[in-house]
Amino acid sequence: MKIDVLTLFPEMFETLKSSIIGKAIEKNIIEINLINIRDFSKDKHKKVDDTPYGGGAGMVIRPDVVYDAYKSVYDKNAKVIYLSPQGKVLDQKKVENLSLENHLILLCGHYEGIDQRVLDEIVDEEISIGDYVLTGGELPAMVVIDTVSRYIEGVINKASTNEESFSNGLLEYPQYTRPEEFLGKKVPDILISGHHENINKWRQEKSLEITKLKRPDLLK
Ligand code: 4FM
Repeated sequence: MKIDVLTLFPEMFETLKSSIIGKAIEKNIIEINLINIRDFSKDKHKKVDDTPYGGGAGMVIRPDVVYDAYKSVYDKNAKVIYLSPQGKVLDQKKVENLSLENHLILLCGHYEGIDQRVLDEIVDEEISIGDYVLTGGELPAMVVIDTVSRYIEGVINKASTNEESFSNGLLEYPQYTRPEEFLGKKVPDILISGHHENINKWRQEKSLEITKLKRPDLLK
């Protein structure tokens, strides 16, 4: 999968190059291109924003600069996503669907927003990562990149995406490792029994119990 990111702060994405996503980039499983919107400013001071028509606080990013940045990565088959609190809130189903795309273009806003005309022209889908306000779309774009990448063949092993929280609509069962006793607490006997059928049954029961307790909304 190819992911182009249109942003005023490409440096924020450097941390992605470490960790699992970095490995996937090295293996050419995913390709991430960072496009600095500022590079498309025609202004001698590289200005990209201006005051809002109608007045009010803050600055608005000009449509022409964003449009030129977009044209530099244009692909009729790409899906253009604008990260904003006005979008539909991202969930695991949406993540799985996005992972089937070949080319994503992620548009990150800043300041008081981006001129509405260019958004209407280029954006296919508006996505939010939750009901709170950030200073820009960069962290949400990284959330999309991280969550979607996990579903691309070869990024992580298949078992982890199949067994994890939400894939069956439930939260995960508790995990234990050595030592067998820690601060006087023993690992549940059943996990040491070697009886895989009973272990699976116990884990399913725990998943349901934990979901009822912590996230009953997921069961509705
Ligand atoms: C987005 C600030 C665009 C300015 C933001 C502009 C957010 C969220 C968010 C802040 N994005 N989910 N929550 N963005 O708060 O996606 Cl122009």
